Amino acid sequence: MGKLRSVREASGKGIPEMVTLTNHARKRVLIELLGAFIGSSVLIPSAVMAKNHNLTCADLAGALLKDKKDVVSATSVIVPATATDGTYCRIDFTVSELSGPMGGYAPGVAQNVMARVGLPLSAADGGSGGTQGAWNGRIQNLGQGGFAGTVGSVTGPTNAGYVGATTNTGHVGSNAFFALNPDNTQNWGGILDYSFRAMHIETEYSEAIAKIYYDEKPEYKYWNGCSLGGFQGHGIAQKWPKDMDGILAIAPAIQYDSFFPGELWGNVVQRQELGTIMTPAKMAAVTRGAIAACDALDGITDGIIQDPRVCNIDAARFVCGQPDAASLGTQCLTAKEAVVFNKIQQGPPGPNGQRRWFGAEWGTELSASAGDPPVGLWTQYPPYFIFNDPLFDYKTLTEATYDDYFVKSNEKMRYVMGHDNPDLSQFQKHGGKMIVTHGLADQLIQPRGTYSYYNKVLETMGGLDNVRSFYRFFPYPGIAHCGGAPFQSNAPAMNSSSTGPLFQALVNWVEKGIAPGESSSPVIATNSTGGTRPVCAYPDILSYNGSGSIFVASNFTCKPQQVDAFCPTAGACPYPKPLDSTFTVLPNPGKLGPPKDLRDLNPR
Ligand SMILES: [Ca+2]
Repeated sequence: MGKLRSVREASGKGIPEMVTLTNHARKRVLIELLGAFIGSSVLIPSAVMAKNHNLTCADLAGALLKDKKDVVSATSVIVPATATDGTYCRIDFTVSELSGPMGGYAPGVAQNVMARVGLPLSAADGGSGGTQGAWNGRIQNLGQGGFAGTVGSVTGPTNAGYVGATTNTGHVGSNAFFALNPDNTQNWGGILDYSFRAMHIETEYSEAIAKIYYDEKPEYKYWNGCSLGGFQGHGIAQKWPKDMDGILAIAPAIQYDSFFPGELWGNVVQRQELGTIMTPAKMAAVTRGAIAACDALDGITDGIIQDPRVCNIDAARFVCGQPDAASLGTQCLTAKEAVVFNKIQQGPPGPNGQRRWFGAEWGTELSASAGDPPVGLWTQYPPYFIFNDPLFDYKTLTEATYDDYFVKSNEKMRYVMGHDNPDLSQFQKHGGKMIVTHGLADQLIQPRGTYSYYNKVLETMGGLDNVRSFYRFFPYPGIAHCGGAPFQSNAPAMNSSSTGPLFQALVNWVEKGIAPGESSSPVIATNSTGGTRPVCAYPDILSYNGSGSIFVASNFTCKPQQVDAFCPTAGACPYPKPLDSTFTVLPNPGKLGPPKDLRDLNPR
């Protein structure tokens, strides 16, 4: 029992187990504590005051408010164990470091990043088994998804002994409304928080809070995120390369300004050419037909398209009366519908036979993006991020005006929403390690964007041997966005859990130097019926040894490759070559982007 705690108890003003403190309340508590010190005539040396060995979870909110002037409110409480989660200390707090036009906000508006940090119980709170209490000495911060806007659970990390953090990225509500001010001017401050300020706040404060609670610094810091979380992971490696020692970035939304309009393409094409949106049943029938057509091309008939880039089929084969249409039954296609499916797969065209962006891979579930209505991500982005008009209706886009929309998205949002700078040299210099994965049947983010980015990194950073020394890409055949395999159900799972094989592979790489995907350290994935397969580090190719079960990992090897046959150079990767304008290496906000004085990556 330390002196600080004794004094609090002696004063009769012991802080209750759960405390919610505002700045005003903080001042009151400090005054009371000061009074207690004076009243008890105990002179506490500053060296002793600085020690937090005996600081409990109940004290944490007050200690944070005292330590960080930009924290405007905080609550800390020990959350009891449940049937699924162990007990931990949870601190919820709000950070406001910027305000008004200087921060990119409307006059009178301040930054409002809500964050949560979960901490395994310290020794002072009865925790045990870790390096300090129940803590394993590491941080595992979590990424967000979609438009973010909520503060999620952190029990994945805390159950595994990690400090874990998350944020709402600076706005409330899982929609795009935050991107506009009430007068429909752009809320660049909110967008910058969402894009890259909040993830740095998450890192900075989780580290500071761990230090306050345990009186120890974290030994290792990790990031674990999918989708927007994969975008954030890459953003950290590019913009704050010293923030993390290890990053697991799943299905990364790194080319946000391109794939957001890209995913709306299928809807635009159908409305213009068919006058309607095809049914989910028809889309599913085509997906199943494509899997049947391409399954065996990889040499293993297992219900999985190992590499959908090999699946170069023409939907005309599914037109009613054609031999391959029989399996589609009543869902067989008209000739016009076949043209539309081909356009969805090819992606939006640009001038001179090039492509603005990649399309959906054959074998992918199509109705999330091409259905009616498509997911809100694609329909809210044009009005709130691009056209500054909440009444803008995506249904009014034609194939001709769609191209203007796409180009405007690149011009306006590339600087803030493109986390695809291929220069990762500072992250490498820091000693960071990053694993990126992408499901090859991702219905929300086209996986070829990740192939393309990885090849850009290879080209920029001296080739495969150097890049693989710190950054590895694992494509997951048949897997949908962030996991699941609705159509290719035999596909081995992409498990990104806090204790799963991918995250553990990252930890082993960072802490033991064991690089994932080598013959001695394969990444093994398990499917829904217990079957196993190695997942190969790109561009290595999965190779069946010729005998034994095709769902036992030891019957496969990853055949090393120096060059991906589909991507001999980054510029040619993959066919069809997208327009170079979408791959501009350095952020180029253009005249439509955020004001010049907001372009500093870290305005603080
Ligand atoms: Ca196959």
